[in-house]
Amino acid sequence: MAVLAGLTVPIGGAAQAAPSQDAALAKAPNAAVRQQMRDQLDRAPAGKVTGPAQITYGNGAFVVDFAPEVGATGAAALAAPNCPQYWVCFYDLTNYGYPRGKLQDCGQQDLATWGWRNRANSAHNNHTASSQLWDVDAYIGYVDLARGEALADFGTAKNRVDLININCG
Ligand SMILES: [Ca+2]
Repeated sequence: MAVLAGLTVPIGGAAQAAPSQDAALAKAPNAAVRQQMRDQLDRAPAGKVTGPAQITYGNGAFVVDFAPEVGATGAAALAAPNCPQYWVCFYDLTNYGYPRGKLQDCGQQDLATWGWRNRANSAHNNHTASSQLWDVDAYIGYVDLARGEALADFGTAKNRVDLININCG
């Protein structure tokens, strides 16, 4: 019986990761952002909370930034393209509304990896290369962004794009 009881120790130990993420989430700027962060981790659990309003995947391959300030509806009061240099950013809402996902690796990538398929509504390409985002479900949406270009509203591609290519050549 003592041996069997001992076997439960490593199983219980494996569950310790969740409380540490909860501690990080407690630093979120407000309840709305905290919920958005929980939703992101539910969709793509491999993320790590790397700031009060940030979740990072794959040692920085993909980063989600959440609004430091949001209104009662959870909508961010942001209306300008604000992607950092050398990144391609896409936003959950039109007019560059957070949450904002950003990538910098070259080549084709599937937004499903981070729970971002059928979701982006605006984008800002501040990479040194052009980028394309498109829908694989019905080929309704296609967004082509030149270097430095921003698009405040995806139009027919809203909530449809699944893949991105950062065309470094
Ligand atoms: Ca799609």
